[in-house]
Amino acid sequence: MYTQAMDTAPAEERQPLRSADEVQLEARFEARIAEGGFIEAKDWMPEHYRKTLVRQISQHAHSEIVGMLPEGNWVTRAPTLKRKAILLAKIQDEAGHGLYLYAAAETLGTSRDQLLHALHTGKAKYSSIFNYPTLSWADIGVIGWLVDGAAIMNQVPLTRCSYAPYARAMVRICREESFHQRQGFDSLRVMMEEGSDAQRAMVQDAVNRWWWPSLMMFGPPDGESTHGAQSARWGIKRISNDELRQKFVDATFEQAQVLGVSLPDPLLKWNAERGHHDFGPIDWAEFWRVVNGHGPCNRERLAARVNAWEEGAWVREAALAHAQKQARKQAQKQTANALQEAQAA
Ligand code: BYC
Repeated sequence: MYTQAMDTAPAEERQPLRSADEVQLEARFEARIAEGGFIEAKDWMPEHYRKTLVRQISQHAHSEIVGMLPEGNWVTRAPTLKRKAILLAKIQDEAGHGLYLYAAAETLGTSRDQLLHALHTGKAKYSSIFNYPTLSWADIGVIGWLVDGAAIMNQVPLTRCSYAPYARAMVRICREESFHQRQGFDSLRVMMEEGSDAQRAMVQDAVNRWWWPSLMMFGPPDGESTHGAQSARWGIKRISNDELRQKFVDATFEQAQVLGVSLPDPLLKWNAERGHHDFGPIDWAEFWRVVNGHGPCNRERLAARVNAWEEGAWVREAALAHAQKQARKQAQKQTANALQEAQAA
């Protein structure tokens, strides 16, 4: 099962009986949010706000580390040393993003082990996009251009998220994502401008496969978004799923023209009245199939993460044993120092 998320708002928590102190704390919290202020880890916060953040931040962290897998598939087959070095650096960046985000989620009182357990048992979600296969080298460029492009569009507003540890993590992540997007675009540009017909066809094929899943990354339409309205009220999400999707389509349309690729949507065209590009209907049935565990690679991705966790057990045990040994040594040293001082006195 890949379907359930961590419950975010049990009915009894929506209307709990509250003490006068809690009412005052909540009023202070709401006022801080209303004035666009930030909430820190030690500040009081409503339980539902905390759970919403743990859900979103951990899903985001899981997406970063699962996102390493489709790219890892091409490390040994990168066409040049330069492209291999860039790809390795990018994958390492994703691991770093996962770490910043797990750390941000931990500040909310959920341990890393709990978060990973939820991923490994299929209770937590990760981005639908990483359940698609990377069939050719062009897929790696397209992931950079479209997937990281969509990620930046979604994540820049999160640098202003009301929960400060998440917002701070996002500042660092967005700087790196922007490099990721550019390297993807550059890799595609070289293939389109200097490559063979076969390479250009390979790029177009990758764009055709990744375009629609990239649009799905922004989540369901606003009308069907479970958490969107409440997250907007709390300043967690600053821009809605549909608005971000539209911004992404508008920005990407021109980039596609520069690259010389076509986007696989016959209904995609400028609408002067709206001041935006219109685009065709998204296959939401496919989105939910993938989110619910039936995408092309769901099983493979989860199995790879569980396997990595199990194979890494000895590293965790060794690190723990080392930390315990250091702590013992430190305690012995302190006892010896205290004895020495007592004898000297
Ligand atoms: N895939 O109420 P909604 C990256 C779920 S990392 C799967 O609108 P919300 C990268 C949603 O969780 C990219 N599930 O939700 C990494 C909810 O289910 P639950 C990841 C999705 O949270 C490596 C339900 O649908 N980015 O780019 O308000 C290499 C209803 O949705 C998806 C982030 O995680 C999806 N696409 O809004 C390269 C950014 N969309 O939890 C690149 C942070 C929705 O109730 N996250 N669902 O069971 C967010 O901004 C928000 O969580 C979302 C969804 C916009 C994704």
